[in-house]
Amino acid sequence: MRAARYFGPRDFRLVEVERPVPARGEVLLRVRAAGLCHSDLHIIYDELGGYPIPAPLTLGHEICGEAVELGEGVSDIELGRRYAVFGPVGCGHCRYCRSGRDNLCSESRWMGIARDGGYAEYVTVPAQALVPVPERVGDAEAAVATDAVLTSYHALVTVGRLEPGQGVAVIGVGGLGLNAVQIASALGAVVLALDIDERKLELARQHGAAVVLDSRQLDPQKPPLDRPISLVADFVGNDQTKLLAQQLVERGGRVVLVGLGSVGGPLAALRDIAEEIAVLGSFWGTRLELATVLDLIARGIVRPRVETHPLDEILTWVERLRAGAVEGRVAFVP
Ligand code: FEH
Ligand code: ZN
Ligand code: ZN
Repeated sequence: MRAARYFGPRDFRLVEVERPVPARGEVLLRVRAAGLCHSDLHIIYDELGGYPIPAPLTLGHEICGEAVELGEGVSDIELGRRYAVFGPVGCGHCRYCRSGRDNLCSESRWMGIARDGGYAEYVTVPAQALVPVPERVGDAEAAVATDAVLTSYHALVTVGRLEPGQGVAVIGVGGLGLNAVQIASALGAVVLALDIDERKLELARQHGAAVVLDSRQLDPQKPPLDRPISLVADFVGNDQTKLLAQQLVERGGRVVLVGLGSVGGPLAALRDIAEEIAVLGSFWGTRLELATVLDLIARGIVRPRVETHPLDEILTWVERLRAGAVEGRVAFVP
């Protein structure tokens, strides 16, 4: 079968591999769509600060597929049905998994990052990773729900504790940030969308942002919202945006870091301390939240912007995403 595989830094190619066989407790999915994430670029271009990625590895951690074969011991999965794959699937028995924080499970083998992912015709996944896709949710929407929507939802709602009527700044309105704008707006928050790309800013306005602004024209001392900014969600995560986030947020507010733009870099400690700014990391989301975001999509409350392309074009789209030329999300169909 065709698969897009990582063989080491800057060595990512389409190859022929054996179709995988589901082990005990696993399901074989025929991949219907697999979304392209900036984190894939950080893997390919070795920008994760030395985080170990096993090679060779089929990438792709945003997956929707159809169950075609059940491994031994799997009974609650319906052949022929479509499923979204919860990428950071947990062990189910550690204190994190038992307390509903399976995204923090220390035994998880993240799909497409620690085990073969969805940039292929078929993929095997643990049965407990599968969440049924509602009828009204398309394949590509379900794929991007597993990361681009789930990660945004988790950052704003669970980590950010965003409340109706609060002011929120979303830094970076690409694949994740645009979903964050929609989710925050649907929650009744007032959204300031910041980016350096005017087309992305226009999309943010169309998707519910109250104010959109080129972040290079922003005076952090005079944020253009009619209320304090209680939460800043940084979907870029480079040194400049981390600093901007801490300048923008109100005293006692929350900064949620999601983007992996630079995995090192300084944080402005004085404000954090003197003004009790909570700077929080946010990672992916939980399996329970994935069911919630699929429902938000099924009800039309969140409309992920996603375009599909053949898997064979993945190398072209990796370059286009790296050049900032992708609006919303791209998903591949094998
Ligand atoms: C992937 C790999 C490592 C860290 C974070 C991620 C996110 O893209 C998952 O949503
Ligand atoms: Zn991702
Ligand atoms: Zn666990």
